[in-house]
Amino acid sequence: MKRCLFIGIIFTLSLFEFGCKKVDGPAPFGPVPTENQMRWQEMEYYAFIHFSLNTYTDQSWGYGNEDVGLFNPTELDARQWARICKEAGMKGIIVTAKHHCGFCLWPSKYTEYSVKNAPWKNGKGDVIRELADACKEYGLKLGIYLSPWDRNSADYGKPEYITYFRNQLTELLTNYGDIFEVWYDGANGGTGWYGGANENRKIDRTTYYDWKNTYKLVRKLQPNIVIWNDGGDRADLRWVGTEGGWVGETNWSLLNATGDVPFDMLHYGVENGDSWVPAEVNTSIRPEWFYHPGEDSKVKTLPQLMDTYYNSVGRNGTFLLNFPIMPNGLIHPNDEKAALDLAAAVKEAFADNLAKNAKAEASNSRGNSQKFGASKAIDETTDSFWATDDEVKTASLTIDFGKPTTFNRFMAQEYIRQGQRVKAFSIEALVDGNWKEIAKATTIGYKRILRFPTVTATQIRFSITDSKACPVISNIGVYNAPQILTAPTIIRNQAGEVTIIPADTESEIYYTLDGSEPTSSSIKYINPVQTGDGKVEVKAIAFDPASGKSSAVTGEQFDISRKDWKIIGIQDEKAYRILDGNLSTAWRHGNETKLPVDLVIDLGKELTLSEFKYYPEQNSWQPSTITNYEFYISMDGKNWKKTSEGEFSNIKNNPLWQTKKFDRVNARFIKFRALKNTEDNNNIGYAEFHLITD
Ligand code: FUL
Repeated sequence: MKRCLFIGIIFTLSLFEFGCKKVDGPAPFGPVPTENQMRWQEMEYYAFIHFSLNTYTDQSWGYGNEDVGLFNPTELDARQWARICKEAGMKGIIVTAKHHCGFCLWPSKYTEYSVKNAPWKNGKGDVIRELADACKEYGLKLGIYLSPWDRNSADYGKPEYITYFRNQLTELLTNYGDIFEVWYDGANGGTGWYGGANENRKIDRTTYYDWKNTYKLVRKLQPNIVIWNDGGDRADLRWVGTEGGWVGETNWSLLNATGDVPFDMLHYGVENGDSWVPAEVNTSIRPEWFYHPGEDSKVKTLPQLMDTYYNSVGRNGTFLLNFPIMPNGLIHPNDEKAALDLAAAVKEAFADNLAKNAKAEASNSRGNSQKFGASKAIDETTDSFWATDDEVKTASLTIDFGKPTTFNRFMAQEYIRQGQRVKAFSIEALVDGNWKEIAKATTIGYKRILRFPTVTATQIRFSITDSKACPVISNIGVYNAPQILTAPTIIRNQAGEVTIIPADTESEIYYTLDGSEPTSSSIKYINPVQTGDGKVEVKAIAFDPASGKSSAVTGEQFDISRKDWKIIGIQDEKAYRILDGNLSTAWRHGNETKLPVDLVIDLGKELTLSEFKYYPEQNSWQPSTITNYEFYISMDGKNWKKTSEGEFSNIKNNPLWQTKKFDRVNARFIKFRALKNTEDNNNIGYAEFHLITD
């Protein structure tokens, strides 16, 4: 009897073993992320803080000689920054400990150009300490931006500066607890104060900083850190080649360890790259990085921020959103509202995963095993996955909702610990018994979110149509995100006529001309509106009659009309695109033109001027962006007086409106002289040129 029982047990055990034969998971394919990169990728969304002496001088880049006495943020409250970031769903904050001007937000032992000589807290303050404490309190991680370029340091350009830079880095990475990311901005403009030398210093970015040894130091001091560098020297993370808030739709988390990295590689990564260097999308909540009071009404709208979310987190990147700090030391309420509105909209869009309780079936599952079956992709965890047999590189997974279900978003995640694999996929929906393709895309990576017009279907099919190796999918989500109306664009042409351009064809447009907030009871926009010759403020909304929802308000303040202005010395009629109010039309001097080149305008009558504004042509293939200028005025078009000269500091990475104020002056003619462009060639173009009059 005993013997029988024994044989029975052996038999059952071997059957069990036979039925559940051990199926191995897929082996890693190509480069894979480190644990530090994994932790960082899972943060998804975190903040940038730009705060320095620029905050007090209305500049983008300080020259290095700005007075330390200006730094007096009397209401500084790093807990306000941390609270807002936390409530906005962010996981950390990276702060400009030192920007290009060299001013340090912490009392560095190695320079006098820091908070220790500022009036703020009688020189006893330390912004980094206050922020580190606030981050701890709010459960956020802290990151450090330390500009390698230092326009204050007398040693910049010499070997001594590298020691100085590393000493500062050591202070920051030793005294403020755990640092999750360090940021080395690649800007090296050349000119600076440099301890009074006031000169142009050029360094060789490939050798001067000796990054290899700096990275070693960083990793020794903070073993869990990730290092950002803008492409020159490969680190843990890469810049995406734009500050506009997007990474390529195709986005490989790979680059090659050596060789040049042109902009398109930064946008898209390198399919067969030999190193894991994932993308971080950095952009500001306003047009500029530092605070400028003139941008209080230019805070990005919800649809703009939502687009950035989809174009970063939704495209296998992380999202680094900047808050400029005001001179009083706080985040502006408009910026706070925009960030909280975004958080609410993201939460709402992804609140209900319609795939969660559905039935999932795959065309192939590894070794036919449940362990790697379709259900693992809809269990909402990232540590289990659906994978196919090694030789299977195309496969589909069908989700059956069991009833007609309405949706407009699809989310997929690869289990990237085993490498990034998928090259192409499509989404189909079963509508009234017929399969219909609703979206098609390329890479997935850590996370990919697709947006498409709302559809009602009983099933959805996710087909991987091309993959480097067997697909390994950790998560799939299907959602029905509410519609968000995009605010319209307002332009005023040379003759003073205002055109309001809606972002979609269904919504109605309402506007005001008296500065009041528009509602659906304001004037309905049908055709362009003649607003005369004077200054005018136009505000407009898009309104959806079906839902009763309105977009955010677009507001534009236009100066006097430019109907009498004449461009002198340029025969091409198309040059008037510079004055047509439309940011997407531009004019450029011919290639044969040698710098400097002038844009001369006859204003038709004498005007009192106090500011000019230049908007560069948006042509990233053949840039024509001016970086250095002179601005002259004249009464007769013959005798000229220079009233302003300088640089458009960050225009290469952020090619938006450039505003230059000068002392009020009367003029009939102006001359805007281009001295240099971003590429060091002769291409000079303009999308718009405006003047501010009294
Ligand atoms: C750029 C800098 O030059 C800007 O001022 C800003 O700090 C941005 C994040 O990086 O390259």
